[in-house]
Amino acid sequence: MRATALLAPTLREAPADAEVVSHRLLLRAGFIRRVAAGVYNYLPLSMRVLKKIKRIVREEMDRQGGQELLMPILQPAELWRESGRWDVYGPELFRLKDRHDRDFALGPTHEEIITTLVRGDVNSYKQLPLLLYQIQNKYRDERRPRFGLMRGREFIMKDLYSFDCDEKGLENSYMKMHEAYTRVFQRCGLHFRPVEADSGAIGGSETHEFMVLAESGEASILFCEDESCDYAANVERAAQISRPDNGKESMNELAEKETQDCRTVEEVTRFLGTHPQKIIKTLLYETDTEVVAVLVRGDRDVNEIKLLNLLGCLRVDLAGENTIKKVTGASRGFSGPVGLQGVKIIADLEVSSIANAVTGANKDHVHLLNVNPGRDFSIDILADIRIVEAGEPCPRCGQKLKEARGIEVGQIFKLGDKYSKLLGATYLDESGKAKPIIMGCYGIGVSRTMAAAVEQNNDRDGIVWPAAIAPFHVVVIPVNNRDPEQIALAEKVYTNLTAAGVETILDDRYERAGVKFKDADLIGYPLRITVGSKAVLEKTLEVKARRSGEITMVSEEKIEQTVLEMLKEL
Ligand code: 9G3
Repeated sequence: MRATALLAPTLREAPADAEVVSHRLLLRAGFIRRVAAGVYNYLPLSMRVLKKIKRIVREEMDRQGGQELLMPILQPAELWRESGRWDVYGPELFRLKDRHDRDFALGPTHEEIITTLVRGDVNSYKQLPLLLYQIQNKYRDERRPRFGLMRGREFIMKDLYSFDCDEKGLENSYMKMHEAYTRVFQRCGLHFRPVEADSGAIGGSETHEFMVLAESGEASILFCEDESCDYAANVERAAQISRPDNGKESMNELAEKETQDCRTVEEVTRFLGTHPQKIIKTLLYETDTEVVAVLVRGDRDVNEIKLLNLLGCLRVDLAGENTIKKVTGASRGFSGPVGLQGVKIIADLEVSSIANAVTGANKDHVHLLNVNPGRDFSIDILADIRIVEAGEPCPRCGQKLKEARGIEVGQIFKLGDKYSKLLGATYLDESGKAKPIIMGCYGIGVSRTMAAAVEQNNDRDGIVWPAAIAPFHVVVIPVNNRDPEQIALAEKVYTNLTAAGVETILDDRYERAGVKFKDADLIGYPLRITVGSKAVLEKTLEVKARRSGEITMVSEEKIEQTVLEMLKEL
């Protein structure tokens, strides 16, 4: 391909609203253009990257026995009403009407459609198991579409659904997909980690997220420092070990203490000259059904997902000033568990072993000293409800947990019989008995994988594509446009490389060499071949590796062979 024929409009600067590096670089390097908030054109360079990612995805799905199909983006509301999800999802579901005033949605995912398909056409255990997938645009009307392709309202997803007779079959399908995903992201040249995640919302039992590791990632991951232990979980899921109570300190007499206007853990700690570990922080939460008091150690934070799962409710929100006043009789910052009436007391595991603690007194400007759980108040539910931090022991092996940041590019779920029951997808087993089909669902964000690759692989000058998904492998740059010998040599190298199966761009634009070099770095071709006067005189070419910056001088006759070898190493 010749650069003069390629639509890759590079920009000196990115628009001010491009907050993350992948968004900035994909815009600047001419890969994407915005159409509307969270909606993008994919320009030819993007298309080449996406095709490569999709090809890897298809090969790995097919390797596990996956069958590709294509379902509609336009989905009738009836199916969503059947599953009950028409009302569960609010404005995030894009809704529209046809000319007959019938309701439709633009597909955010395809559980309803595929379960209905299987309900109609799969009746016997003999037709199972099945792995069905598609690669298609999905639609979700995000509240704040941001970060370019990382959180678009229209995005490309590979979604696969597994159908099995029983849990054992599901376990097998799940393992196959775990392996397929591992191979996909390995082949894409990405550093990633599968992590245990929380399955609360979708209602399944087990789930893993595949995280591309990048400083800029939105997700926080905890993983075991011991390489031989493979524990890794996202921060919502990471479990704490319950450590035995040392129980040495003897209980002192409960006392009230004026604390002026000290409300936060920091203020109270400073005022009393104590440590946050000695404070029991009491937070009131409102759920869809009740108000609860949640107790954690002063230096800890409540994990609202753990709380949600524990209570089995739909929402948990910190209570407002009015509720606090009503329940405790005091204003925010003075809540405590002693004498608290009419609300469940839920305490984190650690709370039960704090002796002579400080808590709010449910009286303005007063705290209690020497509070002892069990003696001064009772705990209704003692559970792991806090956020685990780096440095704490691994729940599997006890070594230290480390923290990393990641971008979720894939997620696999065991769904069980939730959708097959709601939508009536059953099969007849060997004895002719009807049973619900056991399902799993498995997603890869294809467009997000492209963005995540950029988040993980960039430097000051631009993108550094992993060779497996680079839009082209090599750019050939003649330095002086007016030198016919340079042009001729560049053309020759371009033709030979192309013939050897190397995806090559010839930068034949009438631009200064500096401009071409800058664009080459920005776009991120893995290798750059410079054809200058020396190349013409000595018949040696300069090959520069984008990632390492390393320069290799290669004789003209060895160029194809050398480039092919270098690409294998990248
Ligand atoms: C909706 C809307 C947003 C959604 C969903 C439904 C997320 C929804 C979860 C999944 C689960 C899996 C198949 C591929 C892998 C992921 N956001 N989810 O179900 F109506 Cl508006 O999509 N689906």
